[in-house]
Amino acid sequence: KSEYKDSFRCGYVAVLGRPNVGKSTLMNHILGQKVSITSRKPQTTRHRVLGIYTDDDAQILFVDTPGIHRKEARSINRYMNRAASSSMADVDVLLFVVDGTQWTDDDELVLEKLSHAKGKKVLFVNKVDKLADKEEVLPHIAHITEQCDFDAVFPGSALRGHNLDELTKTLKQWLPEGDLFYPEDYITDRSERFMAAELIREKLMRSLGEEIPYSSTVEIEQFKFNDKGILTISGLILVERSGQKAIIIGKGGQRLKQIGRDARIEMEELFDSKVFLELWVKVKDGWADDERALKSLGYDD
Ligand code: GDP
Ligand code: K
Ligand code: MG
Repeated sequence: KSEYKDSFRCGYVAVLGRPNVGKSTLMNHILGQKVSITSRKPQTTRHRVLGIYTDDDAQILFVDTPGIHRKEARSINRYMNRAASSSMADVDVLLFVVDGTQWTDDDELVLEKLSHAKGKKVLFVNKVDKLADKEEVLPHIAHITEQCDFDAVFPGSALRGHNLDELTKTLKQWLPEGDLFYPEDYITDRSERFMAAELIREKLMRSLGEEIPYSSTVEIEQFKFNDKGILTISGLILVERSGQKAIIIGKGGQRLKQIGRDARIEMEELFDSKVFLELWVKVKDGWADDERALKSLGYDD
C-alpha cells in the first residue's frame, strides 16, 4: 500500500450535444438520481443544470445543457443555445454526447463549436443498445474524430448504464486536484422550487403531443410546509393560447389531474415529505418570444 495516496480531484464537466441524444439521462444515471428532467421530446432541458457527483476520490460537477440547435427563431431558443454555448468556457472536460443511431446537421454544428474549444474532450456515442450490430457505430466515430480530436471515445448506453463506470473513471482522472466545491450530500445547486417546477414541466412534456410543450412553462407560486408538516406547492402552468389551456386541462380536468398526480409522487420522494400539489393553467401570450418575460420566468442564467 502506498502512503502517497492520490489527492482528491474536483472540477467541471460540460455535457454537450444536440437535443435528444440523452445528455440528461446520462447525467442522471451517473448521479443515481433525477436531477435533470428528460423526455422523448427535444428541448426538454431548457436551463443549465448542475449535477453534483461525489465519491471517495473526486467530485464531478456536471453541467447539463439544453441541446444546441440551429433553429433560433424564438427568444426561448436563443436563450437555450446561449446557455449551452456559455457552458463550454471554463470547464475542465467537454463531454460530447451523440446518438449512435442518428447523425444530424445539429450534431455537425456542435462538433464545429467543439473543435475550437479548449480542454479535454470526450466523445460518448449513446443509445448503442438500439443497434442490432454494434459495429455500426464505427463509421460514425471515424467521421466525428476526423473533424475534432478526442482524448477518449466511449460507445455505450445512458439508459441502460452501459460503459458509464468507465466513462466516470476517465472523467475523474482529468479533473484538477482540489477540495470539494460543494458539501458531499449536495446533488445540485438548484433550489427546491426550481426542481418542483421542472418536475411539473417534465410531466407536461411527457403527456402532451407536439407543439404545446414548447409553448408552456411553469412557475412555482407557493412552496411551504403547513402546520401539519405537509409541503404545499402551488404551480402555475403558462401557455400562449386558450386552446392550449383547454388541452392541458383535458376532458373534465383529467389530464391536468394526471400531470399533478405524476409530479406529486416524484416530489414526495425528492423532498421526503407528504406533498399537497395544486396546479393552475393561465394564458400569457408571447412569453417565449419576449426577452423580458423570459427573465421574469427564471430564464436568466
Ligand atoms: P437530452 O435532450 O439530450 O437531454 O435527452 P434526454 O436525456 O431527455 O433523452 C431523450 C430520449 O432518449 C429519452 O426518451 C430517453 O429515454 C432516451 N434515451 C436516452 N439515452 C438512451 C439510451 O442509451 N438508449 C435508449 N434506447 N434511449 C435513450
Ligand atoms: K429530450
Ligand atoms: Mg436534456
